[in-house]
Amino acid sequence: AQSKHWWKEAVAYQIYPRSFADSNGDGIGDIPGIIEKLDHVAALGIDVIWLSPHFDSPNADNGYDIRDYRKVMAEFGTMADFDRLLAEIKKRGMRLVIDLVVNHSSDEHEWFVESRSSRDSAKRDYYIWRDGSKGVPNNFVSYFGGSAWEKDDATGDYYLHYFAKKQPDLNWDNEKVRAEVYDLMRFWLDKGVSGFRMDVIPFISKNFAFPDLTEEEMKDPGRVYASGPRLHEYLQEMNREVLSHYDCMTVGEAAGVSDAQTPLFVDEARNELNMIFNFAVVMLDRDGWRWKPRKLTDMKATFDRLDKAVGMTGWNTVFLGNHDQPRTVSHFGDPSPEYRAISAKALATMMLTMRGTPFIYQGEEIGMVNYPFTDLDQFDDIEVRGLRQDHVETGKVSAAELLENLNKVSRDHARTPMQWDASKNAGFTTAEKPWLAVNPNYPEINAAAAQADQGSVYHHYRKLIALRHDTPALIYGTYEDLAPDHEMVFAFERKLDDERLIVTINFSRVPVMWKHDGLEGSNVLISNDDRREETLPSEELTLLPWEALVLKVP
Ligand code: TEU
Ligand code: CA
Repeated sequence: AQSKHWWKEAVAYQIYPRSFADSNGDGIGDIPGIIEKLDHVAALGIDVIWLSPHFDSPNADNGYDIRDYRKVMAEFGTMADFDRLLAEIKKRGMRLVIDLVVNHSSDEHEWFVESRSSRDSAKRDYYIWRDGSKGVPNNFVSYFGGSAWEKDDATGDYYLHYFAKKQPDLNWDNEKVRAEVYDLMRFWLDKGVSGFRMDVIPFISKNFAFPDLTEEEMKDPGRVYASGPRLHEYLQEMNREVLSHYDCMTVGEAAGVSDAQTPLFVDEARNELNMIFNFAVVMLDRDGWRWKPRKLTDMKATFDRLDKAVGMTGWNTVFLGNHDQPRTVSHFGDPSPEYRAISAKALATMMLTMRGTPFIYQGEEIGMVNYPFTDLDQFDDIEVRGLRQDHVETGKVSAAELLENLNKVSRDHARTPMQWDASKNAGFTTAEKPWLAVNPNYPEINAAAAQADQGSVYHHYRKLIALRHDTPALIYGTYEDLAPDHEMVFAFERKLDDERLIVTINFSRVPVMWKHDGLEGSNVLISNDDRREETLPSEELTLLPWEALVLKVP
């Protein structure tokens, strides 16, 4: 039998603080703003909040570049605000999970300031340095453009940065670095946080031979970066030293992790992490920064593979969006005015009935869509700056082509402010201008309107979360794809002891027939189309456009 844990039964909600709610009118979301909106989150039925980085940072990458791991970002508030946030979350019966970003720090972190100062600095080995007189150490590339090695003026040596220059990689082979990380983890756990989402955690161990990437590896360097020789030794040590002493949950961002490697992270017997975020599904329509079409059959096959990869002794996450992804409805549904709400509900139905802990990204619960960018200058993201430098400024790609792809894939779609109501700037801020523009569709798509309408995307999420909480088969039940080859219908079964549920979703704008033995007499527990009767009269079912049903099979 599978082990039971609160984090398997939980539904999580991600908050990106910069874009959630601004309490003091400076155009930037903050912690007091989050506190004001906690009832919105609690009313959905959320159990766990994952807060993107709230630490002191010069914001080269919106907080994923940390200057002080024990300080709150001034723009977000104070430690007292954080403590109040934690207390208010707990008061509402929820838990807080924070972001652990320890593959790299900011170059403004005091460790790096000292490390770069001289070759014999006491903290030189906190980071990864290579002799500057020998040229660029190898051909590793940075996620934000150019080489992953930067020559530093102070000593003329190179340091490694998988992300921006302002995000130097920490040297985990140095046991002092590991001790520092374990210490800062204890600092936050002792305050009462319930665990961590771990940023690019598979990248922490390096192969110090630094062989060049082959041409094949260059297409997805993450595979190599995630295969360091001591990775699992470190995760087991972290578990032994820190995690095992607290009632906490962990979810690793599994960039570069293959199916075969998955159990190494999440198999219970290994005592490493509880879950990972696997990107296979969200990246199906990507070829680097280029968008390409995706087939439903490939998406279903990927979900199936991921479920098999964790097996019955591991656990998965289910997510369609986060702060690095386009908006969920634009990405997987149909954002046109006619189908936006119903397709958002269909995706919610899928997410909340699959096997694995669901993570909802802020704004997904009201069906927010991508921002209509018309110019490259409208983007804020450092990733976009890197793409412009590498591709547009070198003349390899036109600005128009990059813009067209970014309108599908950019991380900034997810980072536009949360749309709270129909007032100016969607009620996100009283400032004239928020740090990133609000989507012009806010008069129609906003939380106040969604809350007032019982038929909204928001209330659909609420009902599905309640159903999940009340239905053990939706949590601990087995998962089986019932129609892997169907090109428009996703149908799967969740089964636990005598309890059997079937979920059927039409991923298209046309009515589709689907037939399955034993459907006759099934009870419709939830539907996103009010025309649906309560009981299915036959084993043959015609699903309306984007219709999604949760059925209890007799
Ligand atoms: O993202 C890691 C990661 O794998 C990204 O490179 C991802 O592939 C990319 O954003 C997709 O466009 C994490 C954080 O989630 C991200 O926000 C940070 O920028 C990054 O790490 C560095 O900390
Ligand atoms: Ca603010």
